[in-house]
Amino acid sequence: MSLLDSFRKGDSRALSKIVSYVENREDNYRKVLSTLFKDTGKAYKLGLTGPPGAGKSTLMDAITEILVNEGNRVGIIAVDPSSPFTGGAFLGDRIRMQDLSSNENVFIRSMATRGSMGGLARATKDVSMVYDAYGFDYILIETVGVGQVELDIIDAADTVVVAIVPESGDVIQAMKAGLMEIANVFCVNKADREGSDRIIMELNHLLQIKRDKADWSFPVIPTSAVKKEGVDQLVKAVMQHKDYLMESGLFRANRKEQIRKDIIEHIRVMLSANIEDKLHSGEAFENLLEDIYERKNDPVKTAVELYEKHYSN
Ligand SMILES: Nc1nc2c(ncn2[C@@H]2O[C@H](COP(=O)(O)OP(=O)(O)OP(=O)(O)O)[C@@H](O)[C@H]2O)c(=O)[nH]1
Ligand SMILES: [Mg+2]
Repeated sequence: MSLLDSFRKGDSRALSKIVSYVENREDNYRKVLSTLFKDTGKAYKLGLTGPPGAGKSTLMDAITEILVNEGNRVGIIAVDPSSPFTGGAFLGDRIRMQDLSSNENVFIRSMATRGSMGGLARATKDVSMVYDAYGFDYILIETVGVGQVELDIIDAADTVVVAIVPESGDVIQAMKAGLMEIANVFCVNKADREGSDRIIMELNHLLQIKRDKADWSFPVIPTSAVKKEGVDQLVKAVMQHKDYLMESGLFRANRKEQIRKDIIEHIRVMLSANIEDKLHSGEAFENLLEDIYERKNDPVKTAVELYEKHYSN
């Protein structure tokens, strides 16, 4: 039986192999993605982001438990852009999520920086596609919210939850990192700690303008992930956002926008790989570099000429 057959029958080892295959950009991984595409479109993608240590993994754990108890199958992608390690970066997460990872309805993959930063966002989207084809009802993506890379990663989600904690400066930090713009649901985690009322007030105040302009309420949900308090309300808010997207037609519009970006990105990746291939080869190019260095030619003119030669017809 082929790997794809096993995958389609729900063999989790086959899933694991295909995820690695796609993540590592093995030969023909595009063919695999394209074969799987027709089986996708059923999973709902939930992104969870926020500052380091906000309790994202603990929340993920509690959210997953609720979803699984409701009869769902859940695929988790934990992305750590800052980690130089591949795959094994999430020791803490692994320990915490041990209970869940032995559950046959849950699959967890950790991803760390591989190749370029842009590559990580691309790989997250591709792995999420594999999850979707496998038949997960929910795909949960966790990433630290600190910069553009993380925003690109979370771009693949249908609903974005931003988790912040009652520590001074967090609301400001979140705004600076662009998290306010991408959040659909806010979670004030560690609500068991001092200062959560204040941060909830601050957030509600800031959200007033946003709420006035939209049909969506941008709820702020206090949680204590360790005590598993408020997480059911958080899941409820996510489901309400899901309903809102479906009923307003935004779900379809957003997904189509994601597809548009996907196509462009795939082309961009192919083009850039192709350019490298073309330029690295040959003595002619070396001579060209020499000429440019000697100021007999210039890089802009050369780029235009090469572009016209290879890409316009
Ligand atoms: N008091 C309290 N502590 C919490 C809560 N949720 C998480 N923690 C603790 O906060 C610490 C960080 O939790 P994680 O779930 O690893 O946070 P994270 O956001 O995934 O962290 P990174 O992935 O490293 O950015 C751990 O020690 C948790 O036990 C909470 O609701 N209340
Ligand atoms: Mg984490």
